[in-house]
Amino acid sequence: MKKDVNQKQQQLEAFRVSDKDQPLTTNQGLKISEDEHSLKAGERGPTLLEDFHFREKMTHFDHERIPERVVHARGSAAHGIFETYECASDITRAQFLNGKGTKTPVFVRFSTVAGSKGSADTVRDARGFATKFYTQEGNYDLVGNNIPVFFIQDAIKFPDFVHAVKPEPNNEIPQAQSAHDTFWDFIANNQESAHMVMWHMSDRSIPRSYRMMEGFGVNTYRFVNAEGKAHFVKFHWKPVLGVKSLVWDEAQIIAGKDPDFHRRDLWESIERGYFPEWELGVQLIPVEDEFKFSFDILDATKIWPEEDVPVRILGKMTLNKNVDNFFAETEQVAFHVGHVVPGIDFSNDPLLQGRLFSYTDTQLIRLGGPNFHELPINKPICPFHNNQRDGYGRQTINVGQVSYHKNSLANNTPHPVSEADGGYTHYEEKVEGHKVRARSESFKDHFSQARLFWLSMTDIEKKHIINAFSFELGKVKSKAIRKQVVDMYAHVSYTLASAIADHIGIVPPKQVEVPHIHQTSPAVSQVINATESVKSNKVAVMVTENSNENLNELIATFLSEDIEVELVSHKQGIVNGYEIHETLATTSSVLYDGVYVTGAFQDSYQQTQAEQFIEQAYQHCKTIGYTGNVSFLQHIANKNGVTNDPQSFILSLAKHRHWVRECK
Ligand code: HDD
Repeated sequence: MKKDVNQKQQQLEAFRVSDKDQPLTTNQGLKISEDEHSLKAGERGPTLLEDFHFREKMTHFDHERIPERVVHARGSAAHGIFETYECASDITRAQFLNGKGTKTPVFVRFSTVAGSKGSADTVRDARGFATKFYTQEGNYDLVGNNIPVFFIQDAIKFPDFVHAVKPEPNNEIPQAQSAHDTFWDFIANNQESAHMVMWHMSDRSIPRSYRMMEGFGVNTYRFVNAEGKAHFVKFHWKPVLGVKSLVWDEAQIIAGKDPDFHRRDLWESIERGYFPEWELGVQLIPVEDEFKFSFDILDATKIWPEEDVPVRILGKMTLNKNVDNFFAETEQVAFHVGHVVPGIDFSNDPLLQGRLFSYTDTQLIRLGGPNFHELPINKPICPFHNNQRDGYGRQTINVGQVSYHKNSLANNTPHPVSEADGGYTHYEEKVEGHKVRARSESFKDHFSQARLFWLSMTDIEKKHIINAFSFELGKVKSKAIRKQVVDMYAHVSYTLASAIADHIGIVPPKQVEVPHIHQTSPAVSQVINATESVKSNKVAVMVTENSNENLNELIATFLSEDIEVELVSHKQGIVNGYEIHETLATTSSVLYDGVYVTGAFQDSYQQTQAEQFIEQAYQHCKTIGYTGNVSFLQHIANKNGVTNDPQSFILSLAKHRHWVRECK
């Protein structure tokens, strides 16, 4: 597959260095004749301070870690391109969204939120979805999540929320989990979180792949066109492969079997040429309609139901290149919601307003000073000039004697430019008010949309939500907190709250009078909007000593549908004429979307292992196919999603999961 060479890639090329076939040198370029022994006074004597090579090597090593991100520490990223489907100049003057077929290089970093840099990928958590567009007008960062709402309404509560969800401070337990007392204590005492927690307890927080999750800007921004006409805007990324999730039991097993599951999936799919794709969409509300909704459109704990405010699709993003160096790119990339271009502006959403401070501030400690914009991954592809100077690690050599504005010596340059010439101007919103620490009354309904979400779920999604709450609260030691949360969710749904109460040994909540609204938003249901697709699905084909002879044909059939095949057997090497990729010990059913069985093992221990593998796939509602002598599958042979020919296997696989197996 042809690799993309865009302007950002050309820029990065200047920084790429291959050390292969090169002599070993110090950082000063001095060739090194020996690299295994420090310089000593005698073979058995002490090491000499004079040993500059040892000191340089050791000092660099001692300093090679930087602080991990305070949130979103665990992440994976890739390069790509965004291309518009249509010209959006009617709504924004942002050049990268104007014109049809306009292409812009992008860099996207996906992440979990709570876990440390080395934590597992498949934990229950929101996922970060941060995109840097390298536009001709400067970098534009869309820093979003895979869940469209947030836990809190005002940024001043962010440190409290993060302290509550992170490992508890006395013993640093648990890692990358929300299933602990301080998280749920925060939820019970900060009920604005009710809606986000519904999403967090849904399958959205255990995605099958970064490639199969939606992205949302979450906050309300503002689009302004060349005539100055403004709309409030919410951003959406819609994955071409559809939204797919893991099963909770499976997610937990993967965390041990392959903690890099999502990182590996992203990396491998790009290496194989299955480039992940998302469509960018926007919901728009004309500024004059700000107060026409039953909720406050500046409240980040609210969605704008897509049925009321449709999503207009603007273009498509394709990720087509992995990073060359994780640290230089994925770790050093610095996003900021304040990196905007003309035509994109902010709203007064109090969460967004606080974010506007936090992102640059955090980079200063994380990346060690104010020059992080010079790091290759962060550098704009358009020219940038100003009077900022110096600081740790400064690379630019600004020539000339002038570093101030206004001046005569440099003809008053660099000079500000007018809006007509591309200068950024802020939307001239009229604001007035008293200085108050307060929240608007319009932000005080915390339950209507949590209920809307619940009512929009299918039965199986509701079941998963009840199970997730029961798991999480089941891990909470304080019964008082468990009770508080159950009582809180009685305001969302009595059915939900009493089912949780029953599972966690808490007295059922009192029935709360809730408004009789029956509004739903089918757009939020994964099941209702399921996309059937097998492209880049991964299937384990189980090969035994006497597997049927048409294995080549079977594999070719799967490959022709872009299904990735791994041959699994009791050992590596050649089995029955086929080169085996993984063994029953090195892999696990949880790492596949489906299993195809082609025979039974002669050895009874191996056969038991194989049956456990298949049983687990069955429990996780995956498609199972079989041919040949597999009488041991008789007990499931007629069940939903169990098939005995490759074509119906493919059709079943496209459904991803067969939830009926979970129903009584
Ligand atoms: Fe944030 C990182 C997304 C609220 C403060 N945030 C960070 C990242 C993502 C988000 C995806 C990782 C970026 C990367 O990959 O480098 N954050 C969100 C979303 C929010 C949100 C969707 C709700 C709408 N964040 C939020 C608030 C604050 C922060 C309210 C503080 C006022 N976020 C940060 C941060 C981080 C960060 C501390 C940590 C690392 C970084 O910025 O670069 O500044």
